[in-house]
Amino acid sequence: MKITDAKVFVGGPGKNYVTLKVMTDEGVYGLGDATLNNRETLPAAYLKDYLIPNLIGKDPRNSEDIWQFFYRGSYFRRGPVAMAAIGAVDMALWDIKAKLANMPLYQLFGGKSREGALVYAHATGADLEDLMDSVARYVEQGYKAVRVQCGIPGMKSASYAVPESKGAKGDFITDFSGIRPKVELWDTDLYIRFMPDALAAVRERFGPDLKILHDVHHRLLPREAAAFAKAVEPINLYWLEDPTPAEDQDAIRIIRQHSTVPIAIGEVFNSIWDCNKLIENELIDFIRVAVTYAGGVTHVKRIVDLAAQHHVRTGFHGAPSHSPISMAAQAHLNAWAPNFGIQEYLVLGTEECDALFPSEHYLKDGAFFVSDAPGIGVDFDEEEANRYSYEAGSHPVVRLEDGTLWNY
Ligand code: CS2
Ligand code: MG
Repeated sequence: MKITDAKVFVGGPGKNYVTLKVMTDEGVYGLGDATLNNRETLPAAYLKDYLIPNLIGKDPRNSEDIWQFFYRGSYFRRGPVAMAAIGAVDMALWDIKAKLANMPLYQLFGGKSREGALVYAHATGADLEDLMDSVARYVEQGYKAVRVQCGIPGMKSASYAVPESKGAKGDFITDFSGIRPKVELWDTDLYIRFMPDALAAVRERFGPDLKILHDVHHRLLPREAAAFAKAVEPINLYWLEDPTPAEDQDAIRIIRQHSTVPIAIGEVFNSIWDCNKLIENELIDFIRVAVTYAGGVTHVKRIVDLAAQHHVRTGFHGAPSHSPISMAAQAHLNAWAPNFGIQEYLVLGTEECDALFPSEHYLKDGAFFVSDAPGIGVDFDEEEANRYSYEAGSHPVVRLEDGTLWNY
């Protein structure tokens, strides 16, 4: 069996999804997702210029050897661009393998450990009142877990991923007005003064059963993060995410020394070497890697297995930037993983998105149910894809009021 061709598409409804389709001489094809939010053209080029020419003629069933060949063969290893591209190839090869076996992908890992996998939604508010409405809407829809972000009174610009004006909904991360980023102003003191009380108010209003998560987006120094973690301890958070810049694995140590708040980190990691110390030293509780830019199913499964030895559960990244293909690949891992924790999930399910990526996976009562279709269980409509093309966009850049460039 041989790979005969592979194609890359960039575009989608409101997103620049990077979709890989790998064709074989037996007619079976596989799909992968290489979307890297705000840098989408780069994994697409990595695929077209380097990986695809080397894929043609290879036996798609040898996914392990192909992964090692691309990872080791580049000499300059790792990095989000290369790992997203390798991740897409890997997903497509697992898709082919499971289709050949005529089984849903989770069967190849060892079958199901659960039916629905717990998910969390994003509640955001320009202010506390707005936030309460947002949380209430998710609770009414049956969500058991909600990430809670709120605009900070007195902050000169909206803080990361909260709506700019009252009443606006959703996550405002990518600005599609061009490639030059907007500048956000950040004030750590205002944040630390406001946020613990805001989280306490949400706990008070929604009671002890709701799983409340909060994302700091890497904006605190280690000592500040330790103080923040102590302040939110009575709220009994399900997790505190990215409290410090993720490049420094040692930064988490000081938080651990001062607080028992569960820590989640890893959405920006792209290999096991970014998180092995965190996991082996049991400094975190949830690992947030994504199947996309952490090198696909092959590599993420290794991270999950290491985590399982150290009481670390999964909480895969599921920002709206991932296409339904990698979200489904993660759903198969979630169905299997003995150390599954929770899955971030934002309903992509607009009519346009469903038309582009048809599937039978579904969400019900705050849980994600994986389809039993052979493979990853998501298709890709190439005619629909012709409606879309790449649109330039950017993330905000964060400065302190005096102009200092800040973490995120
Ligand atoms: C966020 C992400 O989902 C999350 O936890 O931190 O939305 C992140 O901001 C984006 O993926 C960046 O592209
Ligand atoms: Mg995050």
